Amino acid sequence: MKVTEKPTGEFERTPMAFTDRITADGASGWPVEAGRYRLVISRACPWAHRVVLVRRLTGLDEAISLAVTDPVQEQVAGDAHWVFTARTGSPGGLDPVLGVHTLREAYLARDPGYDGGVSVPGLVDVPSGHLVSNDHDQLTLDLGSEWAALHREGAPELYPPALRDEIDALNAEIYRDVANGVYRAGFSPSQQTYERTVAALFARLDALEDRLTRQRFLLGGSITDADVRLFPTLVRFDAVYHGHFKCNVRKLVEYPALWAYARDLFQTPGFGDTVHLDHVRQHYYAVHRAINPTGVVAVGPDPAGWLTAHHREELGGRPFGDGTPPGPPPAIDRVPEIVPGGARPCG
Ligand SMILES: N[C@@H](CCC(=O)N[C@@H](CS)C(=O)NCC(=O)O)C(=O)O
Repeated sequence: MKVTEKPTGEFERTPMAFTDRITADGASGWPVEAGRYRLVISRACPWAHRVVLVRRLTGLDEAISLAVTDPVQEQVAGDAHWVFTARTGSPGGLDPVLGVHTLREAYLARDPGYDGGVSVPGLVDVPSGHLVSNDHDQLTLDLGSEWAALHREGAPELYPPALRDEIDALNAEIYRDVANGVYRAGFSPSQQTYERTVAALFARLDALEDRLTRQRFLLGGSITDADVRLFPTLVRFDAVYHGHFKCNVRKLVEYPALWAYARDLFQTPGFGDTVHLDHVRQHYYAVHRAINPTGVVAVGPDPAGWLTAHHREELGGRPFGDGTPPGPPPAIDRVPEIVPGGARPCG
């Protein structure tokens, strides 16, 4: 995501550079195939997290392998590079499957002349080493539909046809005001832009608070794509967006229904077991020097709150609809468990 600035100096995302689709019939040129593709992520990135959640909930852990980059990008010639390091499971700084040190190499393998930004998530074709897509939006939907033949038994229907229009409408509002809103607030060039963006953010959070006071999940009694897209922003809110991005009208913990809803998801197999709060804090605080010149990484808040009782079952509902929760993640994909009382300094 090469961040550009509007003439007003406002933060703006440039369109995704690689948006090829992997489809069940292979008509796109990239067929669905178990073991052929590798999903490159940072555990810090909320956009990559959305794709990780669908992969995990639908049981595509074996079919699509996961490569985790270091939360602190390597500065090369003034450019931030997502790199593989020993501390994220790449001995010698090389991804054990792709054999590369930087994600950029997969972009360049696909297009040697490419000079745009290099973002995660990136889905890479292992045989050729070529990046196929860095479009989190389409990847989230396609893993949930095009890859259905490889889904686990009991995989939830996250994007049911009957709800698609409502899900799309809600996703658009949440993307604009919340998921991307926190970035627009955090990188606001002016007081005016910041205050306008933050007002829209909290107006949207207030509306979601009201909605979730009446029902367990965003579209009713079961988890959908809309919940999958909101969770990554909520789980980063008090650890990063409240302080680092100045989204501080309220903390998530000050929203009774939203906080309980977020804990309900966190404690649901497939959600909390994909969250790496250390990587989240390290990335935002150590990399965004424009808004955190010292690079000092905040250690709080105490993550133990995520494990407290949420009582959302009192609203009824069946989180996975006719489906079932996923089993534990494969050992290679595991994240550190939350240590109550453990707002730990970065290791
Ligand atoms: N292409 C992406 C954008 C995702 C994105 O913005 N990823 C961030 C990390 S959270 C990134 O890699 N930024 C590139 C950079 O920081 O250099 C999308 O699907 O929307």
